[in-house]
Amino acid sequence: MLTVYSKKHRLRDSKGEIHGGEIVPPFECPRRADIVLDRINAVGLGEVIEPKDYGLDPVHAVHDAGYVSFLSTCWDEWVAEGFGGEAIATSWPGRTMNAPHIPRNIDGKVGYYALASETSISEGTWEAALASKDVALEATEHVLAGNGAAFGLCRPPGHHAARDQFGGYCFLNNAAIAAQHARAKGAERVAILDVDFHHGNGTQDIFYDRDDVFFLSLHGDPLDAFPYFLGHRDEVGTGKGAGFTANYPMPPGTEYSAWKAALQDALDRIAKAKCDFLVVSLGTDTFKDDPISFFKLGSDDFTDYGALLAGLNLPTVFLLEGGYAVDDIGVNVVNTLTGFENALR
Ligand code: SS9
Ligand code: ZN
Repeated sequence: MLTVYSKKHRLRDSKGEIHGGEIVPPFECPRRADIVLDRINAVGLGEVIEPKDYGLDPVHAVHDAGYVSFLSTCWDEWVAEGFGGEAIATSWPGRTMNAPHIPRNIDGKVGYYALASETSISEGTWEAALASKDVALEATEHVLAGNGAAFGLCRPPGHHAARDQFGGYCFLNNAAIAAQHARAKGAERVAILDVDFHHGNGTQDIFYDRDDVFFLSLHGDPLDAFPYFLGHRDEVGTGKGAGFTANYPMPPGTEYSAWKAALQDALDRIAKAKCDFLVVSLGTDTFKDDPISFFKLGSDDFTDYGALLAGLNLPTVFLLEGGYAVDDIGVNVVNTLTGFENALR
């Protein structure tokens, strides 16, 4: 299977993450991508190519223009304001504020566009986010050209990024950008299957009222896990999108047998919905040793479910999302991809 990779991911190298009342080294770190690439090369998964620059049109197709503009200038505005460290949100339009006006001050703007404070915006973040969406688009192009499947080694990840909010380590929603691109290039109905441990709130937000992109997510119950406020079973889409969002929240300690049953239900629904293109938001933070998650998948389980995904027999783009057991992320990601490939033989 072809991999698309850009070394520009290294430009996303923030110094701190607010976690458990302290500022700690970020879980979402450059070494994640290095370990995945090392494993791809070690097993000889296939060719590794760099993406072209696809510009901002595919970004504007799913994100708000003011938000995109904010991301592109945030770091410079933060520095110009005289602030040090990294841009961290501290004030939000809370539930009792309607917020019709967007602040001019960068401290206010960061709060307006943030959905959580753990994710700081640092020098190089925007450039890395741009390269990450180019990785997703190049992988999508490869699959649209009739090559069956491809892997976009995206970093930073994307599935928490909403139409106009960043957070959960995500800035641009790579999976949404890829799905929209596939639609623009002729796919009739795209399924986005999000197997990251966390609910893909951003992807759900972007497609909630649409029937041409079917979003399904398996994740830790939001009553117990980030992003906390979205991902419940009763969120099923709205308007003509009703029935085209499906959520499978699962409790702490969930083992592969229960997770696999949820996956099989999701796969049945994708098959029945007559989708002709699949985007997999591939996070491996479902792994038993993940430091910020609570599912119990073992490395072999990734191989097993990779094969199940192949059963859909759809053109498939895999995009990297989370996975924070860094020493194991390479094996877990590549197991999913080889499980998929071997099932096609
Ligand atoms: C850790 C809580 C989790 C964000 C997690 C984002 C995962 C992205 N303090 N915070 S896949
Ligand atoms: Zn995650």
